[in-house]
Amino acid sequence: MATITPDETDTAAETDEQVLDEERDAFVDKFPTEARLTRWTFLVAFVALGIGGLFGLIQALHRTGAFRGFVSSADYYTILTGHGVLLVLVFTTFFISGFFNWAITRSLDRGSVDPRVEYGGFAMLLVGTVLAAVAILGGLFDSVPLSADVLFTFYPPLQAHPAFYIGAALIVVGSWVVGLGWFRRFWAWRKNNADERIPLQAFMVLTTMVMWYVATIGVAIEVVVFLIPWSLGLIQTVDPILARTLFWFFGHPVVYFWLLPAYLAWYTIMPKLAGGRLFSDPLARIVFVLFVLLSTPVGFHHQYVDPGIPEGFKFVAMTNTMFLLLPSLLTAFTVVASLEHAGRQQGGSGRLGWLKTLPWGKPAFSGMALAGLMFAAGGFSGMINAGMNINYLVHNTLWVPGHFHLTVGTAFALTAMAASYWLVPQITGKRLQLRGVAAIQPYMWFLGMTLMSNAMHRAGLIGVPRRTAEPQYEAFNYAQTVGGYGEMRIQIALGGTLLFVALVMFLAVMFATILAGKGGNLRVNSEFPEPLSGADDAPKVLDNLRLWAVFALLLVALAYGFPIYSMIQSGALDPSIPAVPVSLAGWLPI
Ligand code: HEM
Ligand SMILES: [Cu+2]
Repeated sequence: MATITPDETDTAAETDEQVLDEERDAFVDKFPTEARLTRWTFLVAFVALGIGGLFGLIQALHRTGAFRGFVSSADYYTILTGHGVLLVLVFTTFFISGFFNWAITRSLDRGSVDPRVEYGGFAMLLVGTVLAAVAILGGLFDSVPLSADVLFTFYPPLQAHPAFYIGAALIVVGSWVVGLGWFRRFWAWRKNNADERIPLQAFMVLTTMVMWYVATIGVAIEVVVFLIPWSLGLIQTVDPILARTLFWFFGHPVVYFWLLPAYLAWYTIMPKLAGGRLFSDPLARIVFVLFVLLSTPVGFHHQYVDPGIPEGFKFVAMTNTMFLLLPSLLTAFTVVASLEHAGRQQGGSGRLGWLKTLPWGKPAFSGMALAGLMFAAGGFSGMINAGMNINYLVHNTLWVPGHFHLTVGTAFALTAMAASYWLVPQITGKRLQLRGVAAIQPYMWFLGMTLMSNAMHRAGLIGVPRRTAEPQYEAFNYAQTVGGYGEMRIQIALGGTLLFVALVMFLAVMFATILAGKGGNLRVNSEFPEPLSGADDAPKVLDNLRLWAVFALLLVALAYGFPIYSMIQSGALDPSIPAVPVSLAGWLPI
């Protein structure tokens, strides 16, 4: 990496510890309506995180045999559905809604055009969550006639109560409505600022939402056209391959819907926390545009073993997936360069000596930095998943949850927690409480995840399945360099427990802060120093959101048009095909 020379005259970088004057300029004072919405979304996100995390602990102990007293092995799948849905659908969507709401307000310096839109979207998200959660948790009680043991991928022929699908649909539509509020704000801003560059954080929010609108078309069609009518008994059959294809049309780009908010934090907040500046605004814009273009036409990489999809389409999806490594490598470069600059500004020297001057004791910084580090490891195991032939080795094994606990489970979740340490004071006007607990929390998460995820990866390599309450593996013989299955199980149980402890620490800090009295000046603010290379260095075409949306749709049409057409040709929509489950019809008394 090129060495960045410290610039003695560089004084723009403010430090996080700077105590503001009597006239504090907190986000909550300037934009009370927007701050309130973000508080609400965060509150729901934290509750979902707490319950989802508890379910994670139950799973980690149950499937390793460390403790099976919480639930029966049949109810394991109810818990697992709750874990997946509450964490990757509810926690993520609510946190992102609040976080983006802050980012767009701050960077356009403008409140909502009509807050009823954003609040309306929030209400839909909330009603959807309650419906889905009640349907899932109903599965734990025999007296409640609801259940939704379909896991977060809800593949037919597994069927849930209609409330689950309606809830999921409301969550998606609610996110569209909240996003509409942000676009209206942007259009209003554009009217008065025709020639200005879109401020960076607003650019990131809007490009992520363009991608999200394109991506959610798939799941919206799946749920509204097929699953809701099917669960209500209005149609008898759903073609499993078509449903899976529509799900993964959405299911891959959704990971960027989680990741890009983390990128927003790494590009814009982290350099400031480190006492530096963003290295390059143009590179950041290019990265987000690449994600708009490439995120969606890759979903078949989740269906490498599905029959009925020609290998050629899977191969195209693999190639596109490998291209997606590019924006992530650009991000690694830009973020690390920004941090190196910051470290050298504080007097750090030597090839790696600048790392020592970074603020590792500040949980907002350390959380984001550790999340980024784990994301790098997740990127490597993701490449294994994406390789068409090597995927067969790890498909549906514990390797896969091992992988995504590094990505969504840490790159997103730990960044969200770290950002909360910094942002919650600004949206509540209260100083962060239990700072000592907060300071060690990210390290605790990192340690727990290192143990759990590493052991999950290794267990997957020897073939231990995912989504299994009681994997029976002791008697299997396999070559092992170190340890064995027993040792992996201990690491998973121990890592899961440490993760849960870290989660409780985070929630304790958050609720102590939310419940604390107002008063005193904040230690943090939302002012950002100018990037080293600013927006003026970026080609103007990057800001043409419409152009990128059109290209994204074209690529999606190319990648999905032919395969979906051929599925329909071979009878996917034909009502005379036998009812699912095909293989069991007529064989079992169901
Ligand atoms: C306390 C922390 C956590 C623990 C102990 C934990 C534990 C686990 C375990 C053991 C599994 C595998 C279950 C199986 O396949 O049988 C799992 C699956 C999963 N976890 Fe976590 N997890 C935690 C946090 C998270 C977070 C923060 C996220 C995302 C934001 C997440 C997302 C998922 C998803 C999507 C699955 C797959 C569900 C499925 O296969 O349907 N987990 N978790
Ligand atoms: Cu994917």
